[in-house]
Amino acid sequence: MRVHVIGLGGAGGRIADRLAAEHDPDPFLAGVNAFDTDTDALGTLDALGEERRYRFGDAAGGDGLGGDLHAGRRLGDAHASELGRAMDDQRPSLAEAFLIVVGLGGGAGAGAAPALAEELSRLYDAPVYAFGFLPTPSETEEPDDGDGPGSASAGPSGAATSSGNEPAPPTPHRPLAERNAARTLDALSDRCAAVFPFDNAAWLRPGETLGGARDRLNGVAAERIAALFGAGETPDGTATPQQVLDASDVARAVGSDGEIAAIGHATQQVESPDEGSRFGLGLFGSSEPAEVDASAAVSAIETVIRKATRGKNTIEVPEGRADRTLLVVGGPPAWLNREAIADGRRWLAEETGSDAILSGDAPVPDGDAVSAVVIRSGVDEPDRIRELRETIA
Ligand SMILES: Nc1nc2c(ncn2[C@@H]2O[C@H](COP(=O)(O)OP(=O)(O)OP(=O)(O)O)[C@@H](O)[C@H]2O)c(=O)[nH]1
Ligand SMILES: [Mg+2]
Repeated sequence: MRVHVIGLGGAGGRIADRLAAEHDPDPFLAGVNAFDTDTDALGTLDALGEERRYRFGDAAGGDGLGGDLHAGRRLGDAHASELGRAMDDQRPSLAEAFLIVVGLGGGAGAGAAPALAEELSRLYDAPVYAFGFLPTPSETEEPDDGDGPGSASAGPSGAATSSGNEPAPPTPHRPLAERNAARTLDALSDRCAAVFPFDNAAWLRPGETLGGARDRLNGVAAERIAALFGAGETPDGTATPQQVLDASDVARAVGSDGEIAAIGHATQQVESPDEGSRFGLGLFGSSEPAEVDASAAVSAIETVIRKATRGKNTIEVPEGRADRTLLVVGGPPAWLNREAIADGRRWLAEETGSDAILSGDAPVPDGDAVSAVVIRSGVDEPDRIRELRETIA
């Protein structure tokens, strides 16, 4: 489906930038914007040029809000229509959905998100979804370096990033992050069709800090956003899916009441259909299916569906149970074995206790992997969300 992504604040901007860097020409990415009060944070974005970034809230003097959610809410209320207009060059009226991406524990992004969600719902018919990073518990803990409360100290940082020897960006101390996240989750649930939380803490490896791991986590987040919203959106003129996934399938799966939904995803490399058959396709103008061993296709599909379901999701789903489930299986058309997908659906229904499973194909003609996306909605409250809510109870 064609999605318009709006990254708000530091975390949101980095995801918007990453999606633009990796998917700019892809048809699913209808529009991308990054909005922040922080001039320097916007300045670090690479893929999004001036025309797609926008600094709002002059009252903040070009800085971040240091986790002040009330200030963020005020600025969001005051500037929501201005932000709506700042998106116009990206042709938001063509979008089939909006996705607001935000770090829920901060000030600028979390503050502005509810007002922007409301504004977009007022202006357009397309559903507004939110993708929000949950803060890690260590962000709210007092740093033990004696700097005292309120310091912008790095806490337990200084670890090298996974990519090399550069020091990791410090993880800012954000004493209010958990309460901000609880309040923002409530506000977004009231105003968005669905909320996709991403549990930062659950994705950290032992000893890792958020600063050190954030690039890797952002890679996972961007990949899952692309896997869900890009599914079924193939370039013009390529294979026609037998059961193409469209925007209304996603809308039916996640609902419109602001429920929490989890995204599972897995891929497995496979041999792409051989050169000869692709040559033949051009020569005779018909799509001769490439030869793929049926048992290899069945096993690849079974594996990715199980991994997407049982592997780490964006947020842990208690007991794996869901009222509604969406399954999308992607890969080279010759690998999309109908029976294996039907078996996978039955297995998934059993596994999740869900009686409403929607499914679709995402054929990738030149692809070299089989993939599955599993969305679960109507889930019991995940532990981490309950913990966050208890901070404001
Ligand atoms: N996964 C991930 N999480 C992040 C990243 N940056 C920040 N976060 C999380 O998001 C929360 C909010 O951080 P930011 O997005 O920097 O906050 P902001 O919206 O800029 O708000 P202020 O700076 O307070 O005005 C933090 O508490 C972290 O939990 C990131 O790059 N990746
Ligand atoms: Mg910031």
